[in-house]
Amino acid sequence: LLKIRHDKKKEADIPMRAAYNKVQAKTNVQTKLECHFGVTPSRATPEQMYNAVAMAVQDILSVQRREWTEKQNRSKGKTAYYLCMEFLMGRSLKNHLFNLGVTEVFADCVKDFGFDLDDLFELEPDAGLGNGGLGRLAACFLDAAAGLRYPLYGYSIRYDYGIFRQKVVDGWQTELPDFWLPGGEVWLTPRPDEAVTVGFDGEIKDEWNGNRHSVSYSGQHVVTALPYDMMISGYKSGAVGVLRLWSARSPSFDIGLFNQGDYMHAIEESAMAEVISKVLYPSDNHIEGKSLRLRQQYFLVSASMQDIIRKHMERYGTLNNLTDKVAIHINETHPALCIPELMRILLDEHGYEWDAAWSIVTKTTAYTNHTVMHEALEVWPEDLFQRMLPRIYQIAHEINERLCKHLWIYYPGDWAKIASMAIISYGQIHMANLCIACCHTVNGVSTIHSNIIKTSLFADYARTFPEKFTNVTNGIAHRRWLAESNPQLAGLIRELIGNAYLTDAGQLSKLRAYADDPAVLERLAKIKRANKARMADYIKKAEGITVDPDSIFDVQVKRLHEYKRQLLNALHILHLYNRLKSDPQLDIPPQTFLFGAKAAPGYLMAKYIIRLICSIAKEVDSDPVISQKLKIVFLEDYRVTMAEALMPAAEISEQISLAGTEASGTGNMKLMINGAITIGTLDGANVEMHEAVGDENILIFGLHADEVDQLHARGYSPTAYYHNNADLRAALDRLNGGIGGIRHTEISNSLIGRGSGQADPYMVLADFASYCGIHEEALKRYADPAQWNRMSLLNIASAGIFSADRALTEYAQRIWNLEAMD
Ligand code: B1N
Repeated sequence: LLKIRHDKKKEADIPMRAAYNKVQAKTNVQTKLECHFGVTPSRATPEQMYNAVAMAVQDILSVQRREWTEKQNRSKGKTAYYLCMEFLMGRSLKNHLFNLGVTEVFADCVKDFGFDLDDLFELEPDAGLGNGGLGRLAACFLDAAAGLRYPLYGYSIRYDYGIFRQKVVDGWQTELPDFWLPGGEVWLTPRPDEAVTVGFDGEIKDEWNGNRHSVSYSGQHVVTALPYDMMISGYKSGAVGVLRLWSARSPSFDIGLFNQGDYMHAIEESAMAEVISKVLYPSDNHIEGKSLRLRQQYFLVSASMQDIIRKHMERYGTLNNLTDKVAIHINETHPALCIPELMRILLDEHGYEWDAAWSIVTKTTAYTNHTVMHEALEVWPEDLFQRMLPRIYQIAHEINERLCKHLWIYYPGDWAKIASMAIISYGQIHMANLCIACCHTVNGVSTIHSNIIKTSLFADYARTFPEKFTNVTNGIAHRRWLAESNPQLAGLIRELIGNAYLTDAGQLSKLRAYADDPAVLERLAKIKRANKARMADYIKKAEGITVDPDSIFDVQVKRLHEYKRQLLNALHILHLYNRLKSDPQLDIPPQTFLFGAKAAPGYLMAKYIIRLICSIAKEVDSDPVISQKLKIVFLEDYRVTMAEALMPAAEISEQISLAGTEASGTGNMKLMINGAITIGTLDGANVEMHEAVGDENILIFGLHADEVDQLHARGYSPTAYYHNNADLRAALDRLNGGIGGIRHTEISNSLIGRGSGQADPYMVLADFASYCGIHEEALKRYADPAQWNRMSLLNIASAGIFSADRALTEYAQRIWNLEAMD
């Protein structure tokens, strides 16, 4: 078992906490208002007040940051660098105040100025620099690292536009740009002194010859990478981490072109450079294969590796000890080019021979896989890659040659196997193979997922290098997702078991002692009811829709993807609708089904599914009888901030992906720790949640992963289910018959195979009966509040192992060999 550091004395170590009081806060905020906006507090707009408070907080963090950096530099210890194309940070202000322990101080401060702190929080846009779970996980890890005093830096891109804002017009998703910088930039500190340049395209003048190399380029396009630092506060730790975000700039106008009168060309060049960091690619679990995306990836990786190497050289003056002092983490294959980029720097800029360089790179890098979906496994066309990144291509090619020679020893003559393990084969560059061949460690993100990687997705590699493979189950920032989002629940927990769980989430298990305490269960239920009422207000304000806080809140929030099976949820709702149609007296409690999900803009079927959900909502609303029992709400623009309001209000958590498809899930953990009961398949981290909370306290249904494999092998035919199950047939027939005035034939065709491709690829029909059964079970349990509240409490009590503190500690100890600082 891991021992997670949490040092009580640290709390007292932060001089600021003791000293920072309301008077100081007021003085500092006032100064910010006067110097930056030329207003006194009484004349400040809410936006100006938000910015002034944010700046005052930044000042606190900056001081801590400098001390923390100096301490790190003195220590000569190891540093970890987490490279990721996405960090879904959400808001910062509330989180910083909580971590610094100054929420009250600032609430009083702004109150004296006539403002409400909670209102100011609402003015901050989400930093939505990510798509979903992958990016949010990265954000949770930064929080954990700072709280645990691990020296860790995040690296990503400062996208001008984050994940699009979703508007649903007549059931159809449309996308609006998310220009977050006006309110978000206050958290970013530009560091032009540490800008670097990144080269693309052009030709390499000198040929590669064995171990000798002197490389020069012609016709390269050079882009400046300008770093912006976002500080990451640690909960009562005194540590301040940094997320460094690179923004692409044109190095300077090409004065040559300018003077030749080619003004337009000069402007064009600069626009071409800056487009690199313009926008986040909005697809989750899917590759876009666009050349601009490859440019983004190399831009991130080259700038970050140059930065890491510069810092290391400043500290140690040599790269010979890089392996001992630096851990580089490749989060999903998106930053995999850091491998050939580090090789390039070692070979071309520091004169290393190949073998020495390779030895350093392989001992320094580790890779996390986050998906088994084939459409998400990154490959790049070899010719595009070679044109855009000629030197990186040469190096990748050489890595591949040597890899294949090596594999030949294991599998002499087995060309097919070697080709499948190669980095370059059949005109494509395989990014996962690059990572696995090079990295010392490869991990999946839940037990079942890590097993699938080993036995199926990367089976050949796992047989060849079994020692590389391991698991680190995901975790969440439990302070953000429990203590900050659900203050009432946090209050009850503090009363019962104290606040030690904040730095040691495992202590939540002490709540088990209250599982049969009626007074505690009663209070838990009251808190849930209050959170539901608050969520109902939010829905009223945001969507203009009235929901009944006394109905069951059943929640499915996550990206829209067929494998996540929002469709299964929708079909079950249609089934309930049918039952109520044929028996309006049917005795079931009122239920509110809440959906939140963004579809990738080009993912047509996902958009059809959103439209289906909206049309069911409309149909149900128009029925005066059924609308007494059912309410369906599609929440527009689901994002981190909405999740923070929603998790505390949820009673049923829908985690219903086809077994073997969801790598882990993290929303499942956020809902669990807020006391929702999971209806789930044995997929991803649900498996471990099931183990942690026990069979009686989670509602498991559906095919198991091995049964899914067997069914696929036998040949899955959804029509058999259609013919054999009258309820299913009735629900599916509704799709064609029209709901809310729309015939959903695209969806029914995709399920029962009147289109092209495999019908019902995620076996919605196969799991339908089992899913309906588990919903009936859920209603039965809900009818007994004492039993339900007991389950809820036990879920909270069992959620401690899903803390990001635990996950990050595992990475540090088992993968990076990284020590926390004193
Ligand atoms: O990563 C999360 C997991 O909890 C989820 O199960 C998993 O689906 C998610 C390409 C992805 N895997 N792969 C992606 C995102 C963006 C992109 O362009 C792939 N996201 C996940 C954290 O481990």
